[in-house]
Amino acid sequence: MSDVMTFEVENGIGVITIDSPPVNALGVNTRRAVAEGFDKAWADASVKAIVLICGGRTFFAGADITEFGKPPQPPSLPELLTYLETSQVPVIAAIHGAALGGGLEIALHCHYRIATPSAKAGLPEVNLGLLPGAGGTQRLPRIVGVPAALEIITSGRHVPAKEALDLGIFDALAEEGKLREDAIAFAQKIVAENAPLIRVRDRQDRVEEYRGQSDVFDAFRKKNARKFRGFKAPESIIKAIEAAANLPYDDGAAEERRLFMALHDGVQSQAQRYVFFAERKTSKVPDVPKDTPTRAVNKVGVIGAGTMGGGITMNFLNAGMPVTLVEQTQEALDRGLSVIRRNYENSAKKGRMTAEQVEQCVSLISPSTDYGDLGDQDLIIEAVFETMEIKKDVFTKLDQIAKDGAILASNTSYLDLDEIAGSTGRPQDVIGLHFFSPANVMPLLEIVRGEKTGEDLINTAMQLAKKIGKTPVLSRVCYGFIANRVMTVRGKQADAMILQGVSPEDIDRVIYDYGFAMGPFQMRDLVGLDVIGRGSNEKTVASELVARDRLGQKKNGGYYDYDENRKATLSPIAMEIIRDVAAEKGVKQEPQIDEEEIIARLLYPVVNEGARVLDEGVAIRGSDVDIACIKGYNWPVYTGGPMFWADTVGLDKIASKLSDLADQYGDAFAPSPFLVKLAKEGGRLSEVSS
Ligand code: 3H9
Repeated sequence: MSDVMTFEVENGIGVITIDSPPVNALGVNTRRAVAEGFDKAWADASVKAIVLICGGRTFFAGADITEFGKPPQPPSLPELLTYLETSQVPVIAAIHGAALGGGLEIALHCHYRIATPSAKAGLPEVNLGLLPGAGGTQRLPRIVGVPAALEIITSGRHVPAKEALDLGIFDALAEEGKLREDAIAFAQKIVAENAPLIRVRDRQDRVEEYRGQSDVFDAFRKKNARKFRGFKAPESIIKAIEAAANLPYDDGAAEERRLFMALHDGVQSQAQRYVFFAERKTSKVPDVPKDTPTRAVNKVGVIGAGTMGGGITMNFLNAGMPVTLVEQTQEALDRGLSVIRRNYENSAKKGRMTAEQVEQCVSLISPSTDYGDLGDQDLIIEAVFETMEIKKDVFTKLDQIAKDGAILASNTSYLDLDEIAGSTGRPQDVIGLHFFSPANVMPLLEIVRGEKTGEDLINTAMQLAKKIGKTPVLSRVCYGFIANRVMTVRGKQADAMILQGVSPEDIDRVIYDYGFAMGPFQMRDLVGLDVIGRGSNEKTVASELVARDRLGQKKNGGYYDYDENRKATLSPIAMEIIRDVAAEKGVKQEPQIDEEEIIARLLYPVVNEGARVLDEGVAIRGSDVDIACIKGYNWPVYTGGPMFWADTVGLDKIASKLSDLADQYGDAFAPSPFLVKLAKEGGRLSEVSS
């Protein structure tokens, strides 16, 4: 008898309840429990219909992802679902929370589906580098038609109940909180009306019209080419849905299985499954248990209404939290406020929010030019100019103004948080909250833990991150913290390589092909070279471009020239500057190098720096470094991030290449002793955990 299944009969309806916390994932125990429930129901002659329902917070959230890559245990999900569909009495899935992946597939093997108004349905396998492998690609199009199925499955989005009802995924909605009763009543009605046993597999009308219509699929590919670039799963999903349109059900299902297994065994899906769990691990801090007390954060203050301060403010407004925004002058304040308003209005233009929501968000700001207005805030985040003197000055003031127990946070990207905290008499209340630009868009929030930062602050920051939709990663204090520190070395090597005669265009292309949205030089031109080079007196290609008033896309071009359509061509002026700076520094020009060498020279140092960050205990785990790079720098998720990617390349190969590069180009490439040790021991960077 399964301990996650209960079976009861109520007025002729057999109710199978599965309760397998936390999310009723369909692992082997749960699969067996479902089969056992059906056996019981079928063995009872009084059962005229079956309701399949889950306990806890959600209907089945899908296959158990922890089982992927391990030896299969029967029954497999497809076997179980084929078995359920042989039911001679009607089966009704009763859905609350979310029916996701294998969870929706189980529901699509039932004859009917009833859901709560707050429920959602989705096939999010694409986010794991997979496709729905238990009939989802064959069944969803049979209900919603091919175009809607293509959109829903390749996006993996969670379809809200009302839309799912309109699309026919759900047959009825229950009253919120009354799912069990309403599902039983629904089942009784089906029995009373002698309604047909509808098997989704037998429905042909919605797919038949797309038989042989390859142009529909090609148009979809073309429309989404940019979004799908580099990912393998979307193409396999399209092929599987095409098979649903062109082939009889069983043949389509066999094709789906074949495509599923190919993805499942591939590196991309392994990487994306790893990222799924890595993301959920970042908020777990070994010496700060989840039940560590937190401080209430209801009122927020932000100092600085520039690009960062404005973006930071928007995060809280979006979460419905009031923000007191402080600037030094009325003019700067007005400018910041108008940028925030413009950002919201642009979102409204794109249909992402209503005009009313825009007003609502903006109305949550209390603008001020008086630090004194921050006396009542629970959390105050400083986003002022990045110099130690200014930061310390701000924190000294805050120490006098902020109420007892207020959290004093710095958005510093590189500076020593402990020194900043030392300018107050309450270093236990000081923490780093490092947002990534644009702060209202980028999902990473580095939480910087100073020597004396209170444990309650860390737990509070972790929970706050979730509330404002950010992924938190904890970092100890060091220059650049995690993401900036490891990614800066890529920029340094890119700069070194152009002086050695490698074209910026080649570097950008190789990085783009690796899967980044753009290369380092395209990025600088976009952000503005004046912003990038700030604070350094060294003569560099970037500083020379700025000296010639070439600031990037915003003014006169940078490494590239731009035509009126923003089409870029490598700038002859930039090339001349590169040659001059190289000559002045006496850098030897090299013959052309290939793609693999460019990758090694740009990205192996990132891996190396990641190893150092781990060795020093700046990051808790290798997977945290990966999440920081993925969420803060758009490192392509299908590689798993630099640590996981390095493991797939082979640490011994990377360590030995770094040694060669160090011999040739100097210490910047010298492999960290930690990396060398791990390589020797056959360890994995992605599994390092302190
Ligand atoms: C699939 O179904 C393939 C089939 O088509 C074909 C098969 C042949 N498995 O996210 P949370 C854990 S692929 C194992 O923090 P929330 C999660 O790690 C699957 N574990 O909660 C966490 O553990 P911990 C398709 C899972 O309320 C805990 O549950 N389905 C699974 O913010 C709580 O999770 C999906 O991709 C799983 N499937 O969000 C859905 N799901 O506490 C994946 C969760 O130790 N899941 N866990 O850190 C989700 O999107 C969210 O978890 C959900 C709840 C929305 C359900």
